[in-house]
Amino acid sequence: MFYDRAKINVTAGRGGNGCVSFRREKHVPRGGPDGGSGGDGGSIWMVADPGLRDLHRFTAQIHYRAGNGRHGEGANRQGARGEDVLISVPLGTQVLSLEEQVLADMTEPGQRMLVARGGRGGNGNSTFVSATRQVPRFAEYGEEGESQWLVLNLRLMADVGLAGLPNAGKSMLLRRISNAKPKVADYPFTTLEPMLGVVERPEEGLLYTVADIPGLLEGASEGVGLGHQFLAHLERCSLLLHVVDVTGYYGDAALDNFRVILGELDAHTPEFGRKPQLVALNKCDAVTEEVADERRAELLEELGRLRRAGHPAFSWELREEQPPLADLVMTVSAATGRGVASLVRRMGEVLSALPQPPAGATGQAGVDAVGVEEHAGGRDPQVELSAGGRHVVYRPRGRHAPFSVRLEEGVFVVEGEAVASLVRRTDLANEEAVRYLDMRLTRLGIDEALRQAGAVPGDEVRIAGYSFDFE
Ligand SMILES: Nc1nc2c(ncn2[C@@H]2O[C@H](COP(=O)(O)OP(=O)(O)OP(=O)(O)O)[C@@H](O)[C@H]2O)c(=O)[nH]1
Ligand SMILES: [Mg+2]
Repeated sequence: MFYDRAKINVTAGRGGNGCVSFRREKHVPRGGPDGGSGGDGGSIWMVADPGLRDLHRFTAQIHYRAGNGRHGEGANRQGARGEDVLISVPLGTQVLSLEEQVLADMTEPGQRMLVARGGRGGNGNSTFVSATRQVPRFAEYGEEGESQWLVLNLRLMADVGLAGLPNAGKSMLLRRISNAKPKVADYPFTTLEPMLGVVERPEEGLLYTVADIPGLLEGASEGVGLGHQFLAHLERCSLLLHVVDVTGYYGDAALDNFRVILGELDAHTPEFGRKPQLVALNKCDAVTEEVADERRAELLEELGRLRRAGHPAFSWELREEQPPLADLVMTVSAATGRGVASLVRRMGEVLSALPQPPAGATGQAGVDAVGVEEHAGGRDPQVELSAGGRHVVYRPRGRHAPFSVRLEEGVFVVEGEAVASLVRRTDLANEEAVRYLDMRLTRLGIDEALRQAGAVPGDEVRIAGYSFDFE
């Protein structure tokens, strides 16, 4: 089985709690605070590994958890960080949310992406010492690590994709030109799963990859046969090679076979049409030279029609010039090897003339857990109407992260990652800790923002799921 889809859960480690502790020394009656901070929780990363073939390992393991941070201890001992977890995925894996939004595309070997950030460790009481607070008797909690479900979707990464009816000789051609050894047999649907091969001719400066997929039938794009499941694996190829049986295995002439495949490609996605396409007329050893020439002439005529009609798959340019049509159709024999060397060279030539995809165009680092709307510039709050009622977005002066205030059924809801994090870390049963929180929130400008949003003393304010009275 070839696994090209998986669903996994990733949960980062919790941050360790900060510690409340005071120095104890002989003959020193009241030592100062010395509670260490908790370590951050470990994070979870995806790493693109060119050595992996498919996603089968994710059938065995679905849940991934990074290590928790250790709690801080007395004598200013900081808790250790939780261990990170690296999840290796094959090159070409797309990481999606459950809503199928693409979060990252793992297209570069070694590329990394953070999928669950470890919770932050809580500060120990020694960190809260100030001129007015000499003996803080509180510390912070560590935060939970991020957690989410992810969908992994593998799209093979190859330079050339082979497309053709079953039994056209795609696998035999791949065997001949690359290091891959796919099964070849005289019946349709011999190939049941995609396979990649590497074409390597250092003496000619050629190095590229070729993907072989199960044969396509008429209606493949709508689900007929096996091909439709695998057509998507050709989406990332830069060049498509039609492999057409010159003997017309499916009863019809080679030309009809070609038309069926082109129709399926175009029906699957217009993207295929935008890729340059070449045609290999295979099994030429099985017919006379005249027949081969005749079939080739018919195909060239068809490509001429397509070119005149503006079909992009045959109207592309090589170094600012359309190659002559005759260069697009090659007669070969995968069995005897005849014509194969020039086909390999032609494909290499087209590939090297294609514009390189801009590096990093698809790669994306990091998932932001919270997207808070932010209005650039001014310090003045911007007021707008949204579904939830009045929606005020603040960007307090300085380097503080933004937060927003929203009035929802009589409750003032404050949202913003930094603000929520402050509240989550606070030991709300500890009066001193709450006073400290109050001071921090005021400094962030929350009191002022609430007042401007219309809050009066006694109103309910909700932050990170906790309710407070506005004072
Ligand atoms: N005479 C001749 N036979 C060939 C040639 N290429 C392939 N064949 C034969 O055609 C049959 C099908 O070859 P495969 O390579 O398995 O075809 P395929 O396109 O991969 O087929 P599926 O995997 O079923 O889609 C086998 O019996 C091969 O021996 C060729 O150049 N000449
Ligand atoms: Mg095959």
